[in-house]
Amino acid sequence: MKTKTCILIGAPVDSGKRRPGCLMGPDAYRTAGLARALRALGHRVEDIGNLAPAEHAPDTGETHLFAPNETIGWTNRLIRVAEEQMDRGLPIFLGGDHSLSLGSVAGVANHAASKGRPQFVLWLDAHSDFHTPETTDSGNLHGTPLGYVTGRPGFGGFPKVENPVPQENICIMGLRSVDAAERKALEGTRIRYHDMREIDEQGIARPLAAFLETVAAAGGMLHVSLDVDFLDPMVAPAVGTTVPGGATVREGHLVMEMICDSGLMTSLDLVELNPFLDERGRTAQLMVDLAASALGRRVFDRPTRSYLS
Ligand code: 6HN
Ligand code: MN
Ligand code: MN
Ligand code: MN
Repeated sequence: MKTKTCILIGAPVDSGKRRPGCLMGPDAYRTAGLARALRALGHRVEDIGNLAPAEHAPDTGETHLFAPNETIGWTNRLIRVAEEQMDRGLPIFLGGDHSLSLGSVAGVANHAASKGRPQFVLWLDAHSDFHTPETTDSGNLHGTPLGYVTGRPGFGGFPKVENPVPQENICIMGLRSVDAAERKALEGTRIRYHDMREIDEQGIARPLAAFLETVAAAGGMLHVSLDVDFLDPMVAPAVGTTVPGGATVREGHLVMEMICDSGLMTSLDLVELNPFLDERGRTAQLMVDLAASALGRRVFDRPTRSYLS
């Protein structure tokens, strides 16, 4: 694949849910050799270190939300950093929990708009993360990023989403835990979503190929958000929100290899890794291997197959 400048952005966001530990994620990816793996593929790699949230009001615990102000601080910081780094290369956001994507996605969408290009998002997750602060039962804001970036109401105090991602530009894959309020909201949208039953029945390649074709036809930028819990907890135990019945190692790699073949990915989140829950680093290692597949690691070069005919 074409040589890229990969920019590693440590985002030790831990405010998106109550169980701590995702703040250790960026260093776990470094320890598992992410930079080394990408350099071995011929890419330039720059690690800009770990970010901190922008200044924010203290969290007082007075609402049903967990740490909203800290998450607002992170969102402000990440929007700016995403906008800046998109001009320099392919940002890889090393989470951190999934609330980091309120900022990463809103920021890359601003960049795309500044270039006059449509932003697309591929969301690989057991969950739909389509809550708003008003619909969440848990109060955990890592369940809200797709609600935020699509411009759903109820995000008072958060920065205004300047360029909401159009619903039809979003594809969610891997679903097997969707809250009632999310399902109700999702069913009225043009978001494409594929649950594990559909993936079991049809395979993962066809719906992914169809989405990638849409992105290519539109000349879009593609943000990929990979939540550890997209994968089955048997192979990826280091996550607080395990749901059985997830993607296999091969399904994960196939998705990443097809993304690579498409040449469309312009930014990537690696989120929800909680190294405190890992077993001898195996989840961190798998996430690094999947990122490498998305950026060109392969066994043999082969012509791209068409899954659509
Ligand atoms: N994630 N729907 C649940 C909640 O608490 O709102 C789980 C959210 C999981 C968040 O996948 O990043
Ligand atoms: Mn998620
Ligand atoms: Mn820009
Ligand atoms: Mn999830």
